[in-house]
Amino acid sequence: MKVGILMGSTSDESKMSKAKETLEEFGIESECKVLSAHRNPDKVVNLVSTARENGFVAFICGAGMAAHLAGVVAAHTTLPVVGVPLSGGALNGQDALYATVQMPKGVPVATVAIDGSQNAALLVLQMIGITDSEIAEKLQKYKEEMACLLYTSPSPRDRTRSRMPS
Ligand code: RP5
Repeated sequence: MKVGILMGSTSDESKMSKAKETLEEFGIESECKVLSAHRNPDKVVNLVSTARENGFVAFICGAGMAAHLAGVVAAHTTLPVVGVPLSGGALNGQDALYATVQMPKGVPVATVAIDGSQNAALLVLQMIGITDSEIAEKLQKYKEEMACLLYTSPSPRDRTRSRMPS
């Protein structure tokens, strides 16, 4: 079982790194690839259309500006797709937010906040936790720990690996 983490450009890597880190903290394998809905759409379709047989259970897709990556991925799979609109460009992510969230009926993309790659991973973990009780338990501990850390510094959203439940 693995999660596909796709991004439209190498320039997106720093904004998407939290997704991989968060999945790793919970012991879930991921595969990261730079693939563009515009610049090499054939490669996107090839990867995604064979994803289920290759062990993928979900995709996290980050892109900026005219962000069509998550939508194109969702068009070619019945696996869940979480879209991460990324900041940058003249509109600083608002363009990517609208492009990612405003999917047509029948082709859903679960869209998180601009640059919200950590939440994208947590959402996928929650999907995995529907049937995986170990992950569900770790998520419960994560929430409890977040509540404990609410009044400490740094804020819970900036927690480091060392604070994660094992
Ligand atoms: C999008 O355009 C990418 O996801 C990236 O966020 C943005 C800029 O890409 P580069 O021109 O830096 O490759 O497709």
